[in-house]
Amino acid sequence: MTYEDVTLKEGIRNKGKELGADLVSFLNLKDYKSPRSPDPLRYLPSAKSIVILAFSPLAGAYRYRENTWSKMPSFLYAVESAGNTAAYHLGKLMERQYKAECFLVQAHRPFEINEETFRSPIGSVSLRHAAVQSGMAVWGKNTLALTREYGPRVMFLGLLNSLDITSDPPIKGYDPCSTCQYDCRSTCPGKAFTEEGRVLSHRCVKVSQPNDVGNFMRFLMEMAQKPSMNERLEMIKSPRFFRHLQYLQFFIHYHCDNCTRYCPGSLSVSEGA
Ligand code: B12
Repeated sequence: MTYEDVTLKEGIRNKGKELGADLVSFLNLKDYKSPRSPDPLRYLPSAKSIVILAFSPLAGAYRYRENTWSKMPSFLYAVESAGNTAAYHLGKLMERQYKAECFLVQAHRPFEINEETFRSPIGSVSLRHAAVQSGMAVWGKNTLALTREYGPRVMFLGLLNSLDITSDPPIKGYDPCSTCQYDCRSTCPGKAFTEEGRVLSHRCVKVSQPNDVGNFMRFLMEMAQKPSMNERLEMIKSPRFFRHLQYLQFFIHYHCDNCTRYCPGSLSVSEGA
């Protein structure tokens, strides 16, 4: 690694942290391997590396064990908007100061939806693969990327960029799942984990996002089959309809996050909850 590279990395890392990221790592695209993901050059033809940013939630996110409403504002909405703002400003700085070109890899939505992917969405860059390959995390049995500092309880964002930055080395000798007693896979309420350690999206979503578009379709079909206008009105005036509406207005609500919430990997956030 050249001196220039160290200075460049430290400059970007420090700025990322100053802007609110808890962890920052670097992955050269030569070291990025995620066979099911698209080619990152499809999004930024000049891309050479990824800066990975991790943001941890406010402590309130996991304070009440059974109440997933508390997670949404303290994690999903707050971290996503803070993360987007931080990544945007870091990208601007890299473009101004280092003459880079940047592309923001969003935390989850919107996905590129086409005939192939609409049943099993795929991100532009697999942020878990990037986090593991850049030494920010290791794979967990729950298929999440476990950081030493926060376990799986972080949200990742990325900046694909045109700087030829060297990768941070992967973590060695840290394997929290090897001694863990919590059986995250067989306790999954959606039975979403396969033998080979993959997650079946439709099973996860059925339990974790019961107000999503698929379930809204079911709601509409049910309503269309009601014999009277009064019964249809009853359905429209129900909390169920309002939950769907809110979800579709982009207020995603995960009703289950057990694989994240109960993972003992670094319990600093949820300890004592
Ligand atoms: C699409 C998506 C989903 C889909 C599909 C998940 C899936 N099977 O990939 C659904 C809706 C089901 C989903 C659910 C959740 N998601 Co999600 N999701 C994404 C998203 C947008 C894209 C993922 C993607 O491209 N997958 C397709 C390809 C890349 O996956 P793959 O090649 O098949 O790899 C899979 C396996 O092969 C396996 N794998 C690959 N190599 C290895 C190696 C080892 C050793 C092991 C054990 C496993 C393993 O892991 C992958 C997951 O199945 C990412 C954000 C992003 N851009 O990365 C967030 C992301 C992965 N989700 C996240 C979270 C938090 C969740 C939920 C906890 C949400 C909740 N309910 O609260 C659940 C967790 C379910 C779970 N245990 O996986 C976080 C994970 C954070 C972390 N610490 O790892 C991410 C990174 C979002 C973010 N920005 O932080 N998600």
